[in-house]
Amino acid sequence: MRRYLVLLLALALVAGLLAACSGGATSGEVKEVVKTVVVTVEVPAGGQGGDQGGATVPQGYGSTLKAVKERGYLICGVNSKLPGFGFLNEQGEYEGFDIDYCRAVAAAIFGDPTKVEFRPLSAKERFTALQTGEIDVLIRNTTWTLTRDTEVGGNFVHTTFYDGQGFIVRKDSGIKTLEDLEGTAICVQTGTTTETNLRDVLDAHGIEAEVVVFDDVEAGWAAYEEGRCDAYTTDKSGLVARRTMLKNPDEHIILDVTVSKEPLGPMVRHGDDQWFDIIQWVVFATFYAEEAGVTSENVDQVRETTNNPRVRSLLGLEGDLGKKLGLDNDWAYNVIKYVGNYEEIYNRNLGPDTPTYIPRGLNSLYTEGGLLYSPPFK
Ligand SMILES: N[C@@H](CCC(=O)N[C@@H](CS)C(=O)NCC(=O)O)C(=O)O
Repeated sequence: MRRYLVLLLALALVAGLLAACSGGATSGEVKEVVKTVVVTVEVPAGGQGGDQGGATVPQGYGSTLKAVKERGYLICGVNSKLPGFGFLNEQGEYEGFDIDYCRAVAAAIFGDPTKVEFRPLSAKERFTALQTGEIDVLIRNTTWTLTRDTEVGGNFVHTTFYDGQGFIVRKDSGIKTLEDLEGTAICVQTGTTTETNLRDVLDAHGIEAEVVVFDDVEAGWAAYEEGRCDAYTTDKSGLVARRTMLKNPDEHIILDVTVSKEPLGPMVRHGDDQWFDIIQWVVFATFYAEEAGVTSENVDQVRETTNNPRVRSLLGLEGDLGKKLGLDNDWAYNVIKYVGNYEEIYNRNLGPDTPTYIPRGLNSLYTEGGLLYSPPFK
């Protein structure tokens, strides 16, 4: 007996539409057209379950890793204008928290964190680039939402940074609360969850304000700086990051108001579960390495001496976890050795010694009151 698996691949068509980058389908400017392609794949008897033989191989399974290996490097969709997260510095080098996750994926695959090409993408361009195969993975301060997981055709692997939307205003404006935004003009970038959240929040609180929408992030911030807007709203991480780029950062304050949940993390295309697993477990390797106290500095020593079975599995000393992902068994060792654990990645880009310092808060390990929790490496 054979069973058939029907895969529904929602392929978003046409670049313009894929500006469906909006937080939901509510933006009047964006028309989403989704074509459903039905692909029938023969599945051997034994069905879809099971750890071993007989497991379903969905269309696309394994295709991304294969293509990346053949190419010899990863193509990572990133931000180039957000200090601390994804930023092209004056030396022409990419740096930031999201950039380090791109490097971590390259290290897991190639044992070399430099085997990655960064593709800078605006908020509007990012989903089209993922859909069309222009990039292998999107790691660009992107919020996980249901719409993006479904009709935009992506899968979020896991949250790497728990964020929320906030507002920045001039200190001398006297604005302190959400209600103080009554009668103001608020700048926001289109193609973001931020835009839709803003309208929802203003409606919910009965606040009348002018929403000034910009396609281009630079134009939006310039308008705020020139005083055309009284406030700028985006993810709080974005506010902290961009505040450093204002002429006089000290003249601006981020309000003590958070109006949404913005779980940010890597996004992959539908259809390749192996690739999903690889990116997801790279993220978990950084969490678990922090939990287990394994750092880029001590990983060689830990590898020599540890008796902890989970750490031994993580570092490829026991079992063949890497092989199960289609990688070498030292994949996680390479992530930790060349990029570091979560704490190292965080502190390098967002820690107290950086201009983009953001207290860890929810982005702490679960053992320290945060939300970072890795499933077991076994
Ligand atoms: N997390 C939100 C917002 C992400 C976003 O794109 N934020 C803006 C505001 S700072 C940004 O990064 N713009 C840079 C650009 O478009 O180049 C989302 O996924 O929609």
